[in-house]
Amino acid sequence: MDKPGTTGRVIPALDRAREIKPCPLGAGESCCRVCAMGPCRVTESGKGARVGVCGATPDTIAARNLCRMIAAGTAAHSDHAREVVQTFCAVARGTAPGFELCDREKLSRLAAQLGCGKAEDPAVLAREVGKLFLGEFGRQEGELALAALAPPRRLERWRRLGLVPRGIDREVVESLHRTHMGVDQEALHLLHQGTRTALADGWGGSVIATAVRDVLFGTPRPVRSRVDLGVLKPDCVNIVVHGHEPLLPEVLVRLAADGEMTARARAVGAAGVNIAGMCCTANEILMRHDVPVASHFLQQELAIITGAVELMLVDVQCVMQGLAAVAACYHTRLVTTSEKARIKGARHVEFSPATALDTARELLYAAIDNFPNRRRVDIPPQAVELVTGFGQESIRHALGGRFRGSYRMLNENIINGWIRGVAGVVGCTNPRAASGASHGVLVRELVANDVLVLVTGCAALACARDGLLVPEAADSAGPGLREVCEALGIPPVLHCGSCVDNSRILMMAAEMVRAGGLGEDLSDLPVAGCAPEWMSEKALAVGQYFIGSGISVGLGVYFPGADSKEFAAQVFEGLTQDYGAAWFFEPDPQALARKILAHIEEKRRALGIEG
Ligand code: CUV
Ligand code: SF4
Repeated sequence: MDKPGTTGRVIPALDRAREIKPCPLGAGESCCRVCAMGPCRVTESGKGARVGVCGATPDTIAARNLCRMIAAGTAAHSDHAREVVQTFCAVARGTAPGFELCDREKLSRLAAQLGCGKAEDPAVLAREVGKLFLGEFGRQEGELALAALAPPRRLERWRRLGLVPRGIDREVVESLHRTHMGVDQEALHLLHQGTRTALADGWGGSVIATAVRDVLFGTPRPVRSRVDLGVLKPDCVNIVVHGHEPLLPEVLVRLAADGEMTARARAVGAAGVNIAGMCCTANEILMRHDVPVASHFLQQELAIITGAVELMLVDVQCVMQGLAAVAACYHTRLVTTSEKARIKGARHVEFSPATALDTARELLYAAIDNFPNRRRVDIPPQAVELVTGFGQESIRHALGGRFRGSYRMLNENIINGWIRGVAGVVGCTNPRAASGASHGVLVRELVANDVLVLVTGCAALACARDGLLVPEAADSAGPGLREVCEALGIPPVLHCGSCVDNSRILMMAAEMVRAGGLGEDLSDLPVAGCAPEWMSEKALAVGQYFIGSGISVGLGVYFPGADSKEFAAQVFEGLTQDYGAAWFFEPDPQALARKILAHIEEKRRALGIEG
């Protein structure tokens, strides 16, 4: 790659990961830096201190750290949700031109489910729903209204354990308080607060984000598209939208299809405007508009290195600062759009619901004007087909069979053993974990053993690149799953959306309980989750809310604080007693698959359906 002069040699993430060894203190050991008597590094065995200056034990420190990471992850998902709800409310008030209430049926369904009004006028209904949703963030007492969406058995259990979140913001704040120096100093008590916070994400912020975006932009249905850097077009003005909030990208996608933009692009010698997604924004617009995906988290810098990207828009989360240095070597304009996030060296053009249309137009013009500044273009040709658009609604439809409109057929297929169980494979791609390769190994093993796989986030995009998200992938499935997939024309690996759409997986699991025959609680289901290449704190929040909901989760890469045996005993076993689920850790994808399979078979035995 070029030497850009002042910035020094620019090395993308993979190279940087080779140069920087992960700090062993932060990973396995208990390292505390919450006060200035430390930072303290403590361990239960070998050389070194047994407790911190304040007397804190390794298990307390590990639990405290995990709780903080969960709080940060929950804050990220839920602050994103807040942003979307605020736009939704603006749309309902009529102050956000460029947006509309697209899925009014889902809006009515939501309103009915939440018991908030039967107004005929969708705008009035949206105002009611918006108000209820916004209220969930600042609620001080009582229970999150959305917790009622959980199966009754689960809700009872949460009540017994004091785990029903009060308000989303409240749980995040309380987690930060409790993990401050000298407050909550009992590992299990801290873990419970971590769970309550995570549940405020899984059954709160994430549900809200998903529901509201479905109403605004449409509930996903199965569509075909393509993934990988080959979706960038050499003869077009390429815009990559990256981050997590699909608000501005939604407007951009619509505006880019306008004849005016094509004409403008032609005037500078391009064939048109091509938009491609990156990370979870990619998942959003892919699901709803089949916009192709440039790729997952790890490939963000590589998109720019093709020399073919005129504009990269970034908002919040999973945006590498390294993009600025890479963009400086090319003609690519890097633009930050969230009021919350700036990057030195990037231009800032702020999104607001009221001016989204104008902002999108300005950005499109800027991208088109930048096309003549291109230098060398080198786009790797590969792009892989995928099918996306599965959520609780479309899966109900796709798997409904003769029971259209219910999860009965999925359950029947599990009971009769054609499908052994369901695995959610979620989370990021991480250069510490074979850079995306582990997903393919893991998922192929699951599918070959008749496990239906649901994917979200960058894990979904990694699987897509591996060719697993097309109906033809059923060829490598076990005989039972293959039969089901072929009969229904679906892939064995179903793309369920972005990271906040893990809420869709929870809702599907709740539907499975409701449909009957597989026990009465989420913890009875032959279902497991995993995040083999997690890197972000959000992934830990997701894992913890799955576990708090009764679904065990496997983590790859490393498990923070697991060198503390007492802490490990809690998170890997102790939690089962209370939640009916726990974490497990397995960095090897093949072994992770085997653990998931064993877990599913164990659940089947408990249900008496092992055959
Ligand atoms: Ni939110 S959290 S790298 S983009 S999945 Fe992708 Fe998904 Fe992890 Fe981030
Ligand atoms: Fe050390 Fe205790 Fe301070 Fe943590 S809180 S840095 S363990 S003294």
